[in-house]
Amino acid sequence: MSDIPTCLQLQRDGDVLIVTLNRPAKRNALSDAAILELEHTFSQLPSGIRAAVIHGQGEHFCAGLDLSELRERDAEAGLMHSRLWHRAFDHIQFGAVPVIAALKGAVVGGGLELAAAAHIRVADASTFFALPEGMRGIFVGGGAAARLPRLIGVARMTDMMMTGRVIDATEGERIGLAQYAVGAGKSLDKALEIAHQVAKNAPMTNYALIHVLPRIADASPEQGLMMEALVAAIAQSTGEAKARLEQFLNKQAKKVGEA
Ligand code: 1HE
Repeated sequence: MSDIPTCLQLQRDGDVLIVTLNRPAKRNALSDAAILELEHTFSQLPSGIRAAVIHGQGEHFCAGLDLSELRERDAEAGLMHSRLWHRAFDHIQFGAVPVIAALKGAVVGGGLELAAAAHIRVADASTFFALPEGMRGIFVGGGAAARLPRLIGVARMTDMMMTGRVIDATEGERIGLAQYAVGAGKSLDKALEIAHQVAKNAPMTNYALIHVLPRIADASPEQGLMMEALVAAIAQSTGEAKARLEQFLNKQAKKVGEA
């Protein structure tokens, strides 16, 4: 693609954008430059992109914050740094398209925070999850405190940070860190398969899943049900929904479970 950043590689596969973390020698540790590139990429997706896959070059997804950049930071710079991560990862979670993370090897610290901002996570058998911030004497700053308890609960996140416990792919899938567990070396293929599938969804359905469902989950039940009714009404009024329902009624649509 024309605008080639330095920490990321971008590649198009039809209407799917493949975003590769490209610092394998540093286990794809996230420098400030990498975070700015993520923010830029997900806030200005090329036209025609309908889903994205994030993965890492080499053996690991991401070793988290680039610790070599942490030493000199004072409190004010630390606050701004954390807010930069929040902004960048919000563009992933609340951006224009579904994002699938293909995980392998280390998914630790800020790497897990990045993965948690994706909508679907696929972990291969080599994947291990950890929050070493506790060991390093720091705290999460890339959104984990808000996102991870929603995936695995406060108790599990507390345990991961207090003890430095490492969680393997099987357990990670069981407790909700990933929705899919696949064989070693297979997470990118599976993530691409999922991305191409979800790219075919009605845009309004994907929009509602990305932007409305998490807000309903955070709302009171009464407010959530009202938001649900409004979005249901909007979605079913689109031409796309009408066409899909027509296909089903004319027996031209796939049945549930049909390949
Ligand atoms: C790094 C980083 C990094 C590797 N920042 N340089 N994250 C961590 O505490 C995880 C730290 N990393 C590790 O525990 C290990 O590197 C791994 C388990 C991920 C991989 O081990 P391995 O044996 O494959 O690689 P390595 O030999 O440890 O590392 C290879 C190089 O990458 C080496 O540099 P080199 O110049 O000596 O070759 C490492 O120093 C470098 N490297 N990880 C900088 N993270 C918004 S707040 C978020 C807070 C956090 O994310 S804290 C958690 C940080």
